[in-house]
Amino acid sequence: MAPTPTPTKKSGSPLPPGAIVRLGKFAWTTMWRLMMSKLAPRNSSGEYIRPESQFRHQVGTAAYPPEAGRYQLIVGWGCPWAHRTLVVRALKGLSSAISINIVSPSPDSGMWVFDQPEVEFNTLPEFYHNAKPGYQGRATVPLLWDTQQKAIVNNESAEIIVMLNSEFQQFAKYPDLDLYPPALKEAIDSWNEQIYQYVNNGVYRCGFAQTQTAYETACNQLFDTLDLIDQTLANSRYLCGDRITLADVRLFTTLFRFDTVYYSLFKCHRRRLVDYQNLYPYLRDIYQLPEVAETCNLEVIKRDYYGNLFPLNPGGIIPLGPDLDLHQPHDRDRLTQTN
Ligand SMILES: N[C@@H](CCC(=O)N[C@@H](CS)C(=O)NCC(=O)O)C(=O)O
Repeated sequence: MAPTPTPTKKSGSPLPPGAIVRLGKFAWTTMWRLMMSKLAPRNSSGEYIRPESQFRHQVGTAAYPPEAGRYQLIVGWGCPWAHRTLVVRALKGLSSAISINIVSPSPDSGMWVFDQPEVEFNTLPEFYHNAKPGYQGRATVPLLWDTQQKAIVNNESAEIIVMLNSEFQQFAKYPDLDLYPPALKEAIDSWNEQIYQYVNNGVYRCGFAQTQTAYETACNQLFDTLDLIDQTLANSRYLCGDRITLADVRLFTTLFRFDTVYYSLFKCHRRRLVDYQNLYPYLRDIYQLPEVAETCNLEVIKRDYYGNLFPLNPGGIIPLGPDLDLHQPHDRDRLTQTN
């Protein structure tokens, strides 16, 4: 006769599933809001507000004369704002005049850390505090650093790229390339304003929105602007005509990350960039300009965004793909053919 099985002891009564879900949601939402408030400053409507950059000195003044070998760009490969400065440095041929120093995000501390530790410090916040004791702002890249005076010249990418375009002419391999010509200044400034608000910062306004309304507003503005740009690019090789300008560089670094990061992680989900008739070939056109591809690293970009923006991707899984071939012919030179 088989022995009678001993009844197993129940380990206490389980919580009803509804309570577990409510508790989990409450705990996670509270933590999410707290972490988002540190990651992304917001206004009372839950819209992301990007803090102003605080170092705004200019190369070309008595304090900061242009010199080869004196200035350094501190950049992270993943950052679109830093990427602008790398693209302009490449297009102007300034790599022997201006060095770069790379930082990468540390997933544990949430700050930029030097790949090659500096003598006195390892992290970018320490670097900022050392350069300006009592500094209260964020420790962001890019940073234009004066290695001679040990001073931060500027930490606003929009201004750094203007300086790289015009202040280092005697050291540039391609001084004739003017990315901000006076005749196009008004058109460039006007694109910059729109593109900054609705595209460059627009993707962040989608990804860092803390209410549904704030997200929807940002998302609609983003895609309305991309549609408008796509139409413009049907008849014009670049935003302001036949020649590439700073407006294109500023747009490029956001487009480059679009399908890989912003489409999924930031919920910029209406359309992928590859679905646009003109924007995708335009992206490839700029990517294929000499030395630009060397400034682009999608694997590091993925690692930096998916691996470090914890509140947006708590599991830390880094997606595979998408399989983009940016070397495909773009055929956009047809728009500059003279007849
Ligand atoms: N306005 C700045 C924005 C730079 C910026 O936000 N950089 C991000 C990386 S993509 C950063 O360093 N964030 C660190 C932080 O905010 O603590 C610029 O364009 O130079």
